[in-house]
Amino acid sequence: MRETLKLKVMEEVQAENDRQAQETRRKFDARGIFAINVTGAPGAGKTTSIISIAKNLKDQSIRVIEGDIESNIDTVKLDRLGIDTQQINTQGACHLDAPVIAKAADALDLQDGSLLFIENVGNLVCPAEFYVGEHVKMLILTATDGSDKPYKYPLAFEKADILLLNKCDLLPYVDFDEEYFMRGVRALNKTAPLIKVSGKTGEGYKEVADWIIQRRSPK
Ligand SMILES: Nc1nc2c(ncn2[C@@H]2O[C@H](COP(=O)(O)OP(=O)(O)OP(=O)(O)O)[C@@H](O)[C@H]2O)c(=O)[nH]1
Ligand SMILES: [Mg+2]
Repeated sequence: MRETLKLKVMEEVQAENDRQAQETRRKFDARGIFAINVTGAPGAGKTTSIISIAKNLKDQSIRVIEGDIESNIDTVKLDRLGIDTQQINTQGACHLDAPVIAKAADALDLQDGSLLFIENVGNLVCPAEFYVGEHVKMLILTATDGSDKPYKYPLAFEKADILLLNKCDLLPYVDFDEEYFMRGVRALNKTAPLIKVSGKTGEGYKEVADWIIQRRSPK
């Protein structure tokens, strides 16, 4: 009985989240705003990747919603580069949800046509479960975290529209089995592109930026 009640409450929470996310998405669409939900483990290179992509999209109006449990370190970094950012501190929550994103989007000076990056809380589990109104989910993996991640965190891989394998400059120094990794990725997700990148050298981000532009306005 107790289990049934718990499940019902969770379903209601998800339903309310999705209702709010759809409303946010309608607002984004009405204003030509394209939103990318950036997910990945702590330290995977989410902030570094947003910065590297922005460098390849200088003609775009870019805004960031920055999700962290505590601190404004990433927001300070982005603001210093002239990227307008709204910080969210979740105070312990392991993901961003739709009501939080709706509020943060209202607080940001979003121009019509902006490209909006939503840096989720560093976590390979919960962010995959919550739709916040984004157009695409970007999942960032690293060469340093090991090649078994698709096998251990399948939902994040299933839900991704694009995957970045970051820290590729370190591939010569770590035991990363690319063949095993790719087999795991493709068993879960047959279509999303996987692009090898390095936040240190900038490799690969032009291709990521081109994918975003194409996905936003298919030609
Ligand atoms: N060598 C190397 N270091 C990288 C690369 N990308 C990011 N880093 C470093 O990895 C660390 C984490 O990068 P961030 O971009 O802050 O990662 P994040 O995912 O935003 O981290 P959280 O917001 O804390 O979850 C920093 O010290 C970066 O300089 C890369 O491609 N190669
Ligand atoms: Mg970050």
